[in-house]
Amino acid sequence: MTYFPEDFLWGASTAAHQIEGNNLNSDWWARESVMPGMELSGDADDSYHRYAEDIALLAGAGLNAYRFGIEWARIEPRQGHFSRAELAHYRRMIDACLAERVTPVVTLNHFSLPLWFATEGGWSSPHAVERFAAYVEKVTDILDGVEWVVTINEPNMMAMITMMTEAMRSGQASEWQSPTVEGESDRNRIAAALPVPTVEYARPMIAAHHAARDIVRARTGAKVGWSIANGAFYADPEHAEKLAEVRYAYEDIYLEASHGDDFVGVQSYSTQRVDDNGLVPHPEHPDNTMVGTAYRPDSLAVAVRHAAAVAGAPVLITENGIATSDDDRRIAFTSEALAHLGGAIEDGVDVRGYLHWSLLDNYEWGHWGPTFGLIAVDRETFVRAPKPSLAWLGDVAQSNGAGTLRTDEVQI
Ligand code: IFM
Repeated sequence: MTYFPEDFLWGASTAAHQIEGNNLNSDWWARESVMPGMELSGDADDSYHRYAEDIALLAGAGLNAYRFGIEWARIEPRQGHFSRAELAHYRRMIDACLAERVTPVVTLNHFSLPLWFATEGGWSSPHAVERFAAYVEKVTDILDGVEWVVTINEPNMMAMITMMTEAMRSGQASEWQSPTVEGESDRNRIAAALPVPTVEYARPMIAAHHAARDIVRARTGAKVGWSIANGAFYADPEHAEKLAEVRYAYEDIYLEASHGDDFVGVQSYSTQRVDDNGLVPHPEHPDNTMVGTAYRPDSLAVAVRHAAAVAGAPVLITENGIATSDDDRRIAFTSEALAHLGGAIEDGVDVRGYLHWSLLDNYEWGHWGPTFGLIAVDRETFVRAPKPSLAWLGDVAQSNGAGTLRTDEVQI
């Protein structure tokens, strides 16, 4: 049985800072050099120079969409100074996709910021919206032929990154732990100590998203939205009130801001339990992933149904995947996630595509350990080694899901 619409996008996602290497003018580069506990991104996967090979591998496997980031710190390394050469670089990436018949899905900001912008106060600066708008306007000059634009990646996770940075600065936390990685005791202690993010963290990013949306619509023909880290939150009935409070602060405030967008990007990896103390760290379990989250392939459909209902917009899965060193497990996880997704589509949820996280093993925001990729990368030679999951997902794409998915594992 085919669950997926005919023009469905099947692809994989990356982010500039995590794969390009040497993002010298960014706040992340600066942060990595000083934060205890952080590994350096360094040359990363050198995808800045090897993007054509990466896109060709994706296309050669049978996938038809590639989500990648444009790096603001490269385009505008100094405030008001826009690099024509870097704009041309990203135009070449778009052209490389189009030449391979791959639909580019372009992210304008994925966590990393120009150092000057971060120094000015980042998203909390009174100038944040105008600065981001100026950058977005320049980028629209190179977006001809691009149909999908994500303005800001995971603003809700970005709020956590800002809070974590503040906790390091104030001495509340002594060692960097990426909010995308848990399971180490110090992380759990820090997470427990951090307050629920307040609307003050969300508001400037919401305003920046809306400003960018207006610019993209006025200057391009692309569909525009943003992508949210979807928690698939749940709680026992006695914690329902806390669940609503936590879900609003971490997620729904951002989903509600998607009203009027052309799509909402859903990014799902696991579920998240809530009790009266807030987020409950995932208990240790042999099935947990390399980033400490529970093995929950069903979380994708839970997240999709919730996001579609709250955002009131069509859904594009902009990230879903698993940190594992066992590629069979990646295939099993993705297969089951897609079967659940097919169920949501059958029930009438408007889903436009599935972009797996990630095309490449990459830099997990302070850590090189967790591997999410369909392709392994030798970090000394930069040789790419496609894993069986890449060909497997390509086959799924070529058959549009028919007959490939292990629906027998699904318990809906
Ligand atoms: O690597 C990250 C990505 O940058 C944002 N979403 C979650 C991924 C896995 O943790």
